[in-house]
Amino acid sequence: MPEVSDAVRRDLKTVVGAAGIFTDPADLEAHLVDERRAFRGVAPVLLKPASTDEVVAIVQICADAGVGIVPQGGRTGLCGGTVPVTGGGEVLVSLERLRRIRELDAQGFTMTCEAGCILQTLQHEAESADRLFPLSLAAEGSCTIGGNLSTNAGGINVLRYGMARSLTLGLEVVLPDGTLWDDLGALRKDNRGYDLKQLFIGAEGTLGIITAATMELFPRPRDVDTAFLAVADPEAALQLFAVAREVAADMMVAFELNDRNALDMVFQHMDGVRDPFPTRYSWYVLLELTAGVDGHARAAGEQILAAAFQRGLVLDGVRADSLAHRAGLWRLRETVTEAQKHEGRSLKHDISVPVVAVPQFIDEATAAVRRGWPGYRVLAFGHVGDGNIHFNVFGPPGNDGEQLFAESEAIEDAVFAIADRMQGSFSAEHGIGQLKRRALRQYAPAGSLEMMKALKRTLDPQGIMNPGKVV
Ligand code: FAD
Ligand code: 2HG
Ligand code: ZN
Repeated sequence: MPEVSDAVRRDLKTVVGAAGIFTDPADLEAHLVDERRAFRGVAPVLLKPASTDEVVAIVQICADAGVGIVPQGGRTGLCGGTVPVTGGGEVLVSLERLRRIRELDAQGFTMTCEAGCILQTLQHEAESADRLFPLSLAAEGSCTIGGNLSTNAGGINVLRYGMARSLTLGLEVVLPDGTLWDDLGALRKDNRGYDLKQLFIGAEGTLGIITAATMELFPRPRDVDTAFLAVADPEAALQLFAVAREVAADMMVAFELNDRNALDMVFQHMDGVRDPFPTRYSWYVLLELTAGVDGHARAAGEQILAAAFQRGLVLDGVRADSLAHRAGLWRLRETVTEAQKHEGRSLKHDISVPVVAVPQFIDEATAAVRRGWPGYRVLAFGHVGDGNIHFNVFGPPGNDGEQLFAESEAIEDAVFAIADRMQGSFSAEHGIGQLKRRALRQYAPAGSLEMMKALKRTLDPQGIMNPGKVV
């Protein structure tokens, strides 16, 4: 990538004005590292365009000069996708000023919003129109819808509502040559050839910049039942999942798993949390049901728990009796990522396997780590109802992470090979970024990488969109 010349900087400044361009290292600092502080890069310029037109003009200037572009949303991504890699040949483009909700159509159950809208803001806007925007993840107070779409984020409600992709009705994208592609629209059905918007969802900014999206809204639930349950092991959790699914069907929105190590880290590092049980258990499930009719979710919850206790699948349990109680139970699951940060450095493996294979995966992967790296600690938690396990590895207590990082490829290989043997994925919801390119080369289905590269060459022949990421 060529250096960003003074002439290019001048042209960019003309587009965004003084309020939209930053070159002071202090302003750039937070934009040059990732959430986990695993990657750091350099870039001479940070741009904060205020409109789609400005994004178009920026991309045109960069395309003419062959300068790289790194799109940034809330910078909560876990694979280093927002950190530049070329040593100075890229400009950072933060979408944070594109924060307008262009339309909320309560009757049509859609919302058209700009890429920089914070996910939580969108949830609240939907709620104030008596609608539900169901995408939900622990980073929702900082991540943006543009980032959510670019990573095809999953989170805690995928079971019922699908990933970001399935909530998307239309997109507005600035292509790598600076063309604006406007496919915003509220159509549920549209078979006019290839569904091109899917290319940009999960592309992590390598095929264009998403500037706006039309998202689907849902009726707001009238009844919620949340239970935190202790189970003997992942096999019991899986059996409980089957019972819950049979009884609750589509009322089940979340079925999350925590192991005791994850919970211990939460108790050690987070405030405002307490163990709901007097006894220590090894595994926990957070089950949430919602219904459109008052009382339905709670009735189903009671039925599930009665059946589960009768079959010995649940060892102990509490059900939320207030909104505050519910929030407290969710905190036990949702603060696991933050608690891990306080604990120290770790290796994150974002695995999915067929749901029925989850217990076997956890058993085999845990055994492989214990065998190969005695004393290393394992955390297994996540969206077990979707077959998505976050299988994270820490060094022994007090380990500063250097040794762990030196072992990362060998540990990854051990864990990913087990998932691969189970027809699983080494990246369920976090993407590839720069962290998992090696794994993509190794574990993508035959022919996939070639097809991805062909698409990249076609849409971005100069390779200026988020260089060094994904392919
Ligand atoms: P960023 O991190 O800013 O960007 C992510 C990628 O998308 C980068 O490659 C970037 O270049 C690109 N990008 C950003 N905006 C655009 C745009 N407008 N156009 C084109 N490319 C763009 N993820 C899950 O899937 N499920 C979870 O449950 C989950 N929980 C999390 C919990 C915590 C505490 C944290 C810190 C992270 C979690 N994540 C989770 C990961 C992360 O929050 C998601 O990947 C999120 O979707 C990223 O959004 P963002 O706005 O922060 O994107
Ligand atoms: C979650 O489900 C996130 O909480 C983050 O996807 C997982 O910390 C992790 O590894
Ligand atoms: Zn997750």
